[in-house]
Amino acid sequence: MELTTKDFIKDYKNQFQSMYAYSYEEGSTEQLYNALGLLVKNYISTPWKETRETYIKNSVKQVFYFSMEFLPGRQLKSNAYNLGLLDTVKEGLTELGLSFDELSEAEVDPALGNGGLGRLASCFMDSLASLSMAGNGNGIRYQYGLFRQKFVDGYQVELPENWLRYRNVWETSNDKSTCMVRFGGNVWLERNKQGYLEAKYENTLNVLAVPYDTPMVGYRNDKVNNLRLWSAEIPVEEENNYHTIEETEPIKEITQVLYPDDSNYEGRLLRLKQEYFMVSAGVQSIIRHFRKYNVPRKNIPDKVAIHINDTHPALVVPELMRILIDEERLSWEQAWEITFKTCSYTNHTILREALEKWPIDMMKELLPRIYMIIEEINRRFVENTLPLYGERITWQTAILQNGVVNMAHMAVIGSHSVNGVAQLHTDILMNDVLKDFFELYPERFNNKTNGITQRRWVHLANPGLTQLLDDKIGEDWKKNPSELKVFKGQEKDKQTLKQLAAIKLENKKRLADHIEKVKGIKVNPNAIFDVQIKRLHAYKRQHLNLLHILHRYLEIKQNPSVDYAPRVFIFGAKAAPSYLYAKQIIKVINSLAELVNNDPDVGDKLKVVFFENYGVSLAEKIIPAADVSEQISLASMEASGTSNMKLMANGALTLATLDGANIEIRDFVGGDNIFVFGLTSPEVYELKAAQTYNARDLYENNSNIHRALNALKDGTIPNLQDEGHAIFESLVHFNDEYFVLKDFDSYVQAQEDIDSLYKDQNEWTRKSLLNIASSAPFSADYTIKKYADDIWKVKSCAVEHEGVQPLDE
Ligand code: GLG
Repeated sequence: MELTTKDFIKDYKNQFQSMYAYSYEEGSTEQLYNALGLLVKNYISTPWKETRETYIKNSVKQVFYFSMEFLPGRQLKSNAYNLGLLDTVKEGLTELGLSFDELSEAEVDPALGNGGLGRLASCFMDSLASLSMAGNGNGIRYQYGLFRQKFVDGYQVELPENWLRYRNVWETSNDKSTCMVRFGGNVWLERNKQGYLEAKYENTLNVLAVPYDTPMVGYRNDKVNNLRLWSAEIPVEEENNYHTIEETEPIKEITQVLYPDDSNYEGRLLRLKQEYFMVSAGVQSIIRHFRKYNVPRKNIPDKVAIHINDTHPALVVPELMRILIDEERLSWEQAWEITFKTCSYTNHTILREALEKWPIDMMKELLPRIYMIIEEINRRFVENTLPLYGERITWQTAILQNGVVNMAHMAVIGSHSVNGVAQLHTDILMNDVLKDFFELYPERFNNKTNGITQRRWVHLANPGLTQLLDDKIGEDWKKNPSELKVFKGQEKDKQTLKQLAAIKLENKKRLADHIEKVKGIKVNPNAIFDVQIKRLHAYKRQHLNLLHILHRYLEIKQNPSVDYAPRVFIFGAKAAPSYLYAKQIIKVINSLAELVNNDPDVGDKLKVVFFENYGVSLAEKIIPAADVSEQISLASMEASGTSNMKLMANGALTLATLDGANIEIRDFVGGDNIFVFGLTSPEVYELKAAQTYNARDLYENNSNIHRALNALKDGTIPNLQDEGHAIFESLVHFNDEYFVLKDFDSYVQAQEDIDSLYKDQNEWTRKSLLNIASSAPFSADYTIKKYADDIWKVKSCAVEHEGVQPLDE
């Protein structure tokens, strides 16, 4: 978009004055930000409208990405950047005596997701728009996002995240597109005069779904897609039936809070309500939208793709069936053909506790019509499968099992495509978790390794690196990430390596300042910045990291002249409020930090920083400054990981088990440029099957392990209650479910290898360069291109030379 600084200044002054009726010079930071955000949104509104109209006019096939979580991060900078206005805006503000950076920090970071799953959804939104593909998000407008984390005495405390307390300038409430969603009551089928079976309802709870639309701006291509988040409200015509605030609660609570557990499903009625609410509103609005296309209903799959992001939206399958049968009057067979061809499903985890299973009784009571349809889908599935595959497979794959509705099974049965999020993960789905389904429907299974948007995570988060890349390889990589590989040609160029090291150091200095500001800890920017940022979970093994730090500390105490390169261990992680063990790990790390950071014997050799309230905005500060990327989950447990990709793209060296996408990272960057340790996935499977693992043996016979574990409970670490004991117990008495002790030695060795390499700055930076240059395959642009080609069958609507280029790998 074209805009002169002069015009921007004029627009901005007007915008401010029209909102606040005084001059911008008197504005508070929040007001100045609000005016800027709304002005940028005004600039977006034209391409937004035009994109929508073009899709309809050209009858373009659209993807609807259904997800309970989106983590978009702050949008001002990214929107201005994608529009091509960032420099103009910055200049204009400077002329007005304002600072863009200060204003942009005033934006709330909407935490409408838990972690990787939600952030992936947002990276995908960015790529869809940037590839000029018609891709919309469908989710929930939670009134409270993921809790705000604080540490009190080293313990995690959760505060409500009332992000809508401030004005959200990006959303537009779209009253004309509301839908009605029904819960509970009685439902029966009645034959009407035309001979149709009609679903009749009585005593239902009716909830009005109000859509809030947020623009998803493509990169320099005048395309703006839509993220639609639904809010639950009382239907206007029923307002008089509600007399007290309490009576309105059952409706208001539906979109009040995001469930804060990343990997454990909670079988709570409210969660099921949320899922159906989002699904029903989304599907209704799609069918309504589809009418504008004026094509026969059997062609819905040619015009619409619905993606089920993890099992949470799997009720799409029976809901689409319901609408097609009850409202569009199609036969079961026709409806099924459409549903199955329209839906596709991504699995994001193999953790059994995260695979949703809803009690049949609950489903029946809350969603009586939907349950009838699920029963029928299941009946037909069993009828077809039994004669061909026999009892065992049929009952193991059925949707209804032992009193529960198995949501993963429903998603697989109702979708034409099922994918995992990294090759290893997809292999595990096919060979283990969904093995029986793979036998039934091998053609449905495919892999789509995750990706990240370089625009947010490199162009914007790391301007120094971006400038260097522009200077060294030209700007093509921004529209065609595969160009990054050209950077490999500079691996021996001393000058380039020097510049790259200087940029990293600058980024580290900036993070060091931030650490000092928010944590009061002084760290040496020349130390190795070693980063583990992700949700706290035992399978991700932050406690392995913790044990190694403790080991280092004890070594230093024993031998103060031990040759360790100075290291800053940086953590960011929220624990689910009900996940006691994860919270205990946080507490122990915090207490260890207190010990280590204040021990004069340690000095620069070791510092530990645990940031509070990790989220997208903090990640943008940490990632460009990282030297080491800790990806240390027990092999087979992390479906993919995505922070591993962001850190690599910013030149961190990965310290990893062969898990999730780490394997692909190693394959692309080469085994010499990554630090790999620990059991492999087949070894983990073998060890589990053999049942020979004995953690106590390791504790008793390995002196380093013995010493570190004892330090957890002998008072070495100050201010602990029973948290150190709890970790000790889980590892020694409960036999270390995630093989932390088993991998300990090889982890310590890999950490020492890191020290040695870091001493050779030139060699370190060369490897860092190779990581950056090999990160292109993890661009979400590629991932989305593959989803589009293989699963959704949607095409780019790009006009030539616009937006992200046709991709060649
Ligand atoms: C999951 C997995 C991650 C994965 C992410 C996105 O645990 O390994 O990278 O989805 O696919 N719940 C998650 O964050």
